[in-house]
Formats: sequence, C-alpha cells, structure tokens
Amino acid sequence: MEAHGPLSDEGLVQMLTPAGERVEDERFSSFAAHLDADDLRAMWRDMVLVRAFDTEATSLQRQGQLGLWVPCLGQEAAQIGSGHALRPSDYVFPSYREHGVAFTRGVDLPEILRLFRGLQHGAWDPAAHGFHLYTLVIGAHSLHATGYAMAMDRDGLVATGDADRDGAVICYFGDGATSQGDVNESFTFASVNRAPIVFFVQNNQFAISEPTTCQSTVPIAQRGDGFGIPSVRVDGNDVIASYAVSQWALRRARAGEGPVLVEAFTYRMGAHTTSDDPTRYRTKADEQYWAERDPIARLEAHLVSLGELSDDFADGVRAEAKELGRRTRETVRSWGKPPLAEMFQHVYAEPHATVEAERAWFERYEASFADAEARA
Ligand SMILES: Cc1ncc(C[n+]2csc(CCOP(=O)(O)OP(=O)(O)O)c2C)c(N)n1
Repeated sequence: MEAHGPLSDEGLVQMLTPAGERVEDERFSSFAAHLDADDLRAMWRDMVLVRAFDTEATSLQRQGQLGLWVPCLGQEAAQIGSGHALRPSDYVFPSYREHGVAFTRGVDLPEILRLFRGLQHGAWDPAAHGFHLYTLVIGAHSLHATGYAMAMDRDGLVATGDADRDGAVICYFGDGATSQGDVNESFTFASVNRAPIVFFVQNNQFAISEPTTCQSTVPIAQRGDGFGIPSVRVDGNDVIASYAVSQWALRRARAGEGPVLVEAFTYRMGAHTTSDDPTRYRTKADEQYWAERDPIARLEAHLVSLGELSDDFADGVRAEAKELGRRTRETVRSWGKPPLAEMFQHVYAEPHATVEAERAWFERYEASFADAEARA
C-alpha cells in the first residue's frame, strides 16, 4: 500500500486484523463491545449467504437468465457490518450493489433479480423494509437521501428524547460517486442543515476501470473536512469495525448531531458488472493481495480462534447457502418473460390518454402476429 493518497491504509479503524486477531481501537471499540459470539456468528452467516446468492446471480447472468449482474463480492463486511447497526426506524438509500444491506433489511434476495432480468424497476416495497429502490444514476440518490433526512428531522423523528425511537438515513455510494456534483451538493445541504444522515462510501478502489487515484489525491474521507462533516476511514473488510463505526455515526445522526461521512476502504473482488473485464485494468498480484484480506475468511479465522465456530453451525450455514442458491435459480427460471404491454403501466401514476392510445396500438400490433400465425 502507498503511504499517502486515496489508497493508503493509514488511519483506518480496524478491530480484526487480516489474520482474524481482535485488536482494540481507542475511539470506536466501545461501539462494538456488546457484540457476543452469537452476534458474530450471525454476521458470518449473513456474509456467507449473501456471497452464495451473489455467486449464483453471476452464474445466472452467464446462463442468459439475467441481463446484467452487479456483484458485491468482497464488500460483504462493509455492508453486513453497517447493516447490522441499522434499526427499523432508519431509512436506507442504496445505489445498486448493496445486496448485503438489502438482506439485513429483510429483502428476499432472489426478488432483487427481477430488476436485473428487466421485469421491474424495483422489486420490493421500500416502506416495508426502510430500504429504497436501487439507483443506477451515480450519486443522484444522495440528494434524495439528504432531502429525506431533512424531512425526518422536520417531522420530529430525530432527537425525540427517546433514543429507541430516533431514526436516521444512511446513503451508500462508491468512491467514483464522490466526484459527482450531486454528491457534493448533498454534502453542502446535509452539513448546513445538520441533516441526520450517514454517507457511507464503499471505496472499492475503482469506478469501473477508473482507479480511485484518478478521482482524488487524498483519502476519500478527507472530502468531508471541507464541508464540515466529521469523517472516518474504516477497514471495510473488517465487519466488526464497520459495525462499530456505523453505530457511532448512526447514533450521532439519530441524536440530531448532524451528518457523518464514513469511508469503508475495501476492494471489489469481482468485476464491476458482468459486462466488465477487470483483467484489462488490474493485476493478478493486486487480486491476490486482496484475496488474503477476504472479509469472510477474516471473521471465520477469528471465530475459530475463539472456539466459537462449531462444525455443526458452519455446516448448517453452508447447507443454507446451497439451498439459497437452488431457490434463487428456480425462482428466476420460473419467471419467464413479462407481457410487453406492461411497459405502459407505470409511466404516470394516473391514466393518461396518450399512453392509453399507444398501449392500444401496441396490443393490436402484437395481436397481428398471432393472426398471421393462425393463417400460416
Ligand atoms: C450519472 C452517471 N454517470 C455515469 C454512469 C456510468 N457508471 C455506472 S457505474 C460507474 C462507476 C461508479 O463507481 P463508484 O461510484 O466507485 O461505485 P462502484 O460501482 O465501484 O460501486 C459509472 C461511471 C452512471 N451510471 N451514472
């Protein structure tokens, strides 16, 4: 690792070393002190299940069952750690890679694939899960998230006097998104309005093929300083540290103390999407370096060293992961193609004469093929 700049590992909050040894962080350890072996096993299980789902989705795209897939491989600790720090009173704005966070919000993972099969623009009820729909327009949702957080504040849902009722917003985006105007405007609005929002940047070191070094000369977290937003860099492959820092940031936001920028320093172990070939822009040596920092192996080593990962439990989770893969496959294959006329359904909230006329024309056009087939 270079000593300075956006890829430096200087100043990272860490509580598990890559070998799985528990280390203390003076500032943030207390936010993870209550985690017991059951909690850690639950996080390990979630990461294993999400990875199994993610791997299955990649295969389904290769088999032609999905138009595209966006893997979260390697980013499980950042997502599961922060996701476990969330409460039902919080609201999440994801970008498009946050399958791990979706899982912690109770979204049934195979449902996510409706979007990637082109069946729906979103496949879950955001209100039911406190988890907004995915946004593919880089950084655009940071503005929505900031506005939502300001509204939560004005609606009296923040700093209520009862810490159990308080809520906050967390908004996920990548290192590349921090170069977008929208994200910088969000930082300004969030800061001056003391909005209850945590900006959670997963710095996976690439914006497609563009390395973070082309986006910034300083660690991404330092961008918060100019906006007056307290910022923290955390080891995003360390699930305990990601949890602790998120707890700190969310509690602060819920208590009305304003926004926080968390930079989770991690690595995208897979391709940007299934349309991308990362061998064109990164080396085997880099991939090997990060394979040795695998977030799941790290927690696993820790649990094993504590004698807290029995074969029975681990085998049970692996069987669950296999079953999730099978269910994902069967669910996707059962969907078939949507009726094409469905595309007219959600253009406007209310019926619209032009859309209705176009739908009627389209249905006649489709029917003309059936007539032709009948005559043949
Ligand atoms: C406004 C906008 N510009 C460009 C794109 C094309 N695009 C898709 S993903 C991506 C890179 C995003 O990188 P980053 O923010 O680091 O997130 P990551 O995909 O690495 O999680 C770009 C430029 C887009 N989707 N939206």
